[in-house]
Amino acid sequence: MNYNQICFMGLGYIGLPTAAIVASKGIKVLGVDINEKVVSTINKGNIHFEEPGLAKLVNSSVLQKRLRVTNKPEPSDVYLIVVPTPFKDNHEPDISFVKAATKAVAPYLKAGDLFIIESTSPVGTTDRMTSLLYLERPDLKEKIYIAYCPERVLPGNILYELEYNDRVIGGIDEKSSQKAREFYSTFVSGELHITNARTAEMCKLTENSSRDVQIAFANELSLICDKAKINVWELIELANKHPRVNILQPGCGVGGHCIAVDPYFLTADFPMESQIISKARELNNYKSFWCAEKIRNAMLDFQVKHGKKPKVAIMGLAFKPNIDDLRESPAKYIAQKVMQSEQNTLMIIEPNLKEHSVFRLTEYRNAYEKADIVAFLVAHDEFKSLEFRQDKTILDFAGVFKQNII
Ligand code: SAJ
Repeated sequence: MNYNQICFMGLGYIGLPTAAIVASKGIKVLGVDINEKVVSTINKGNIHFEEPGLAKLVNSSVLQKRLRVTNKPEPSDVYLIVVPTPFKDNHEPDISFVKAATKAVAPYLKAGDLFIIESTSPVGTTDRMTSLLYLERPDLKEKIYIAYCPERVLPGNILYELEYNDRVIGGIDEKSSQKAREFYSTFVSGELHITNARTAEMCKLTENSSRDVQIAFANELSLICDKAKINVWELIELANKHPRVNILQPGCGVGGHCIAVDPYFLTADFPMESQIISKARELNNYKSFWCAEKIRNAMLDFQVKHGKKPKVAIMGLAFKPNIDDLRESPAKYIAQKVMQSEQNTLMIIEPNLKEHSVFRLTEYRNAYEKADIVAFLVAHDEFKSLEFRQDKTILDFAGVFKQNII
């Protein structure tokens, strides 16, 4: 299938890498973003966030005039909606960006075009956008192809996974599924699994909700083992020797803009049915509060025992190991909670950041040496090179030393 142009609405963590990969296959790509800074940055051949290999790919696609970015759509053959689906305060999904992007492309659509939503969305969103398109353009009724196709790439490995992960493709009808499969086969080597739009929407939410529930089980184990004075890291390692058991790792809570968010798409729409999913969200959020309390209690114990305030090292701010992304980070929440009760003798460490607008950062070896209490919130590789010290109070929430939490 020859495409004159593919239009990507939204050039974020998923939109830009996908647009760049499609452009690298020799297809003309128009990127659209409402953020003028994003538009100008990419048109200069640069990128506005870190992702291995992306800068080179975007630079070459722009230089070879296969990727161009504007702030409004133009006539194309395929339109992809890859805009954010944030949350309102009451954890109600906000699909206003998806709606706005759909309305923006409506005037440009012609018979035979393909319209795809990739944004993580509540079940039924594709049907709602189909009605919106036909309302705006009754002449297109059943003349265009519409599908939902979620992504499942891991930040830090996006370019590889975009190409090699299997994908689930959910058309509003069989013809739409086939048209979408044809499009994705231009750059996806993984298997393309066809289903309907509602199942594809639910699949994305299911994948991430299942992970959140699994992590909640590991976190619950860590609370039980803390009380039972059992080393949870050793326990999980032994239980996972069972051929059909795969317990994930406890942490200081669940962060990122996916696992910590997507389950609310289900609990908001299915509040009576999603009991475990809802409880898992509650437990993973509680784990962060629990960690902050543990640190504060250790500080009080130290002061009673030594008659002076402890120096405390908060090790890690990112939402997961070996990245610099602090979005929805539980470690950041814990650092802020502990800072409320103690400013002066607190050292904040994040080896993947040079500086931070709120936290004054300390180099990790220096902080570890000076600290009386060390709270490992994120298992960054750098921390694993440190030697375990009996003379310090070490709160190993992230399993850096696989030690029991005091
Ligand atoms: N975490 C734990 N224990 C674990 C694993 C993770 O506490 O054993 C925590 C991490 O520290 C982090 C959070 O959970 O705070 C999420 O980590 P993650 O490893 O799930 O990474 P994400 O959120 O970047 O990526 C997930 C992936 N989804 C699944 O693995 C089912 C990815 O494939 C998705 O594309 C991505 O969400 C997304 O964008 O939806």
